[in-house]
Amino acid sequence: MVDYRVDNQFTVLEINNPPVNALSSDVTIGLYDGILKALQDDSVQAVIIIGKGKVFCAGADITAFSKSIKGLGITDVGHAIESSSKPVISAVYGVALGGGLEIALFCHYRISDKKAKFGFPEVQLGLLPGAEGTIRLPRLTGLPVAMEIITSGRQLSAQEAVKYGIIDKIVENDLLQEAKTFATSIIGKPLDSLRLRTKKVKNADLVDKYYDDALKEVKRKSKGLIAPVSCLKTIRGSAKLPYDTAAQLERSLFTELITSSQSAALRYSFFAERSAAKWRLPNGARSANTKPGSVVSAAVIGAGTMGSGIAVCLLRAGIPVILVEQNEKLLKAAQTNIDQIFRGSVQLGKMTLEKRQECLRMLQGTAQLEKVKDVDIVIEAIFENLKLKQEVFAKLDKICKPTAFLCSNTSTLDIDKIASATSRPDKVAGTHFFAPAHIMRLLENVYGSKTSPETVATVMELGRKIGKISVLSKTCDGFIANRMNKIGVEAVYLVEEGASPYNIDQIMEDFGMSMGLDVGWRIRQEQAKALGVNLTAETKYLNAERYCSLPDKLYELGRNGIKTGRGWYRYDPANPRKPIPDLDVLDIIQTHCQNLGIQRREITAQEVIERCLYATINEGFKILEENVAEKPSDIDVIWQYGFAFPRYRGGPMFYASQVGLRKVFERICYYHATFPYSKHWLPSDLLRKLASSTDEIPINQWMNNWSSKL
Ligand code: TC6
Repeated sequence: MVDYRVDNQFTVLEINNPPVNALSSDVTIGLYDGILKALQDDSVQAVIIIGKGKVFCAGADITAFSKSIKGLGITDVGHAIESSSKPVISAVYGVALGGGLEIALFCHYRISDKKAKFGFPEVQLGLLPGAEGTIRLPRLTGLPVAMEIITSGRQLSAQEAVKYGIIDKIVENDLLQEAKTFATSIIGKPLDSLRLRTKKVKNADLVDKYYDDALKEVKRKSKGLIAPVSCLKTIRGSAKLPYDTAAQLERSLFTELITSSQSAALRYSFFAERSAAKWRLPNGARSANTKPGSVVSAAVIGAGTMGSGIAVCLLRAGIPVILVEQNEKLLKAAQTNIDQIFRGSVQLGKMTLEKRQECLRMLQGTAQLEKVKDVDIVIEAIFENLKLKQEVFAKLDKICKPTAFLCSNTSTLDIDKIASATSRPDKVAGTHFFAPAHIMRLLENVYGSKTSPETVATVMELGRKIGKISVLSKTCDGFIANRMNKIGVEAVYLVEEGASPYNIDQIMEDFGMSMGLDVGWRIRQEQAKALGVNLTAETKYLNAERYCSLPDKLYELGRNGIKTGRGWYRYDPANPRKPIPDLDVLDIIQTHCQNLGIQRREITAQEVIERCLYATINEGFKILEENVAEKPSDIDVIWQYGFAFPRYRGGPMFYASQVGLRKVFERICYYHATFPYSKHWLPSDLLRKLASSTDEIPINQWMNNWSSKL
């Protein structure tokens, strides 16, 4: 885990723990033993710590946090390094993050490659840099900079790290060779002033002011999170307390955080996101053994808002795009829109002028579908209508080369039905982007019964290439995302039953979700059309299901949301982002309920949360039962990236695991008995099975239990 080599007058300690040299207990033992051995070797004048492979060290082993860790900690190694009578130099390539940066800060010197990155990402895992990072960084950078770096968790470039005094030097050539040259230049120099524990924190007397300012910022940016506040408390301790007392405070706050539900959810989210890329199909094909097809050119059919956004994603990733629209006028509008997006990125410093020009050069607009004949992949983004899509796919099938993949940006329609219009259903998949497509990071890829593993691998890889988090769904009505979302449905029922829409929004916001009630008129009209019913009448039922016609009423009254200045709220044109509660809406609700004879009642915050989330969770379990999602963490990734579910709660499925499946199941049964006309309350069989277990089954074992039943 740590290779020990003596090279002339140097000991080289090379961390060798692929893939990211995380500080497992073997690594900490290796470093500790290596330092002691180097101290005993008279031929050794200096020690160089370096990482093998692509990175120096990505910090503590996150997988080990849920187990009880015994043995040497990072601080034990750090203290051995710091007190060493021989200089210790860390040579950083790739990243030095978290505990990795802490190890570097215990060293007397730090040098790095020019592309190296540094940071304390612990806060993103609901933690603080608990190996004295919060006490040592302020001694180098000063308090305000340390507060910003630690509470944001962001990665710093090597240039920034030199500016703040975090590293001593950036080197140009072979890192180890440069480290030896550097070490030769400092051998024999006194080490005392280089031991950070001996340094004073600059402007320590101003710490309360810095703390107050940083706290305001943290509360604004990371509402509901406890870790950033704990980080600030320990940094304040670094300025106010003697070193060892500050270290004690840091340890005790770290212990509090590591056992918190927020950290558990954030660590789960870290791995959930990575595991979404590791897919497996019911036929056994897996990401690990399936090669994606090559995609070096693409076409997007339909240049509306979605099509344009998708084109932007592809162009940014260096994939030339043929954009197809019905006529020149629409094409021109789309090209202007796309250029506006690029201009915005340039203005924000996220794109260079040259890159913008390159992207525009790679974009070709046309009104002739035949032009797409040579592209590797087509993404259709036209109106959400099955017949229309089938027509387009039938034409594409004839025009495109036989190896081309044909994808649809549909958000709900059956991929099998779309694929049936072609002679290559194995090459057809759904690529469901979320609006705005150039901003939202989620890509829900959908496979049908005939989609080949190669096609799945291709769309998953394409997602990675264009910077999306891709999650795989089996085809069904609404796929994972839209099928599962029952929040809007339950919210309007709650309004009918007695809750104010503003209270519901507030309760959900306090929970960490700011979705806002939606009128959703167009979708509802489409659904009604499919059922052959008219939505204008006030009604409690539709097609033997409970139905709330309030949103239809609001729509008929011209209350279509921000664009009409009114919806559930009023909107001031000068500040449309700040909705204003509207008494007229409360009157409309009253009249609606009187007309339908609905007795309104008091509704608690607990009921709002349960009704909105448990209905959604129940559907999530059905999605798992039917193998629409392969694992619960895929569902949670969709909720975090598609619906802004608070990451510190993990996602609806993880939330259910924290509440306890038995309790969730009991409440779902209660609501099913209370609302028999809402079929989404019919309890899931998988949930029933898991809830009947005497022990709570961990979320990563839910599917093992279910597969055994199949
Ligand atoms: C800490 O240090 C606290 C200290 C105080 C203690 C008292 N541990 O992201 P990638 C895995 S807290 C274990 O796909 P990239 C990852 O799951 C820690 N595993 O690659 C994946 O596994 P898979 C503070 C880790 O090149 C594989 O490595 N540090 C760890 O896009 C590759 O990862 C952090 O929070 C880890 N620490 O990005 C750093 N890190 O292949 C977190 C990664 O089985 N890590 N893995 O799926 C990162 O930010 C990024 O992984 C990266 C590499 C920038 C290091």
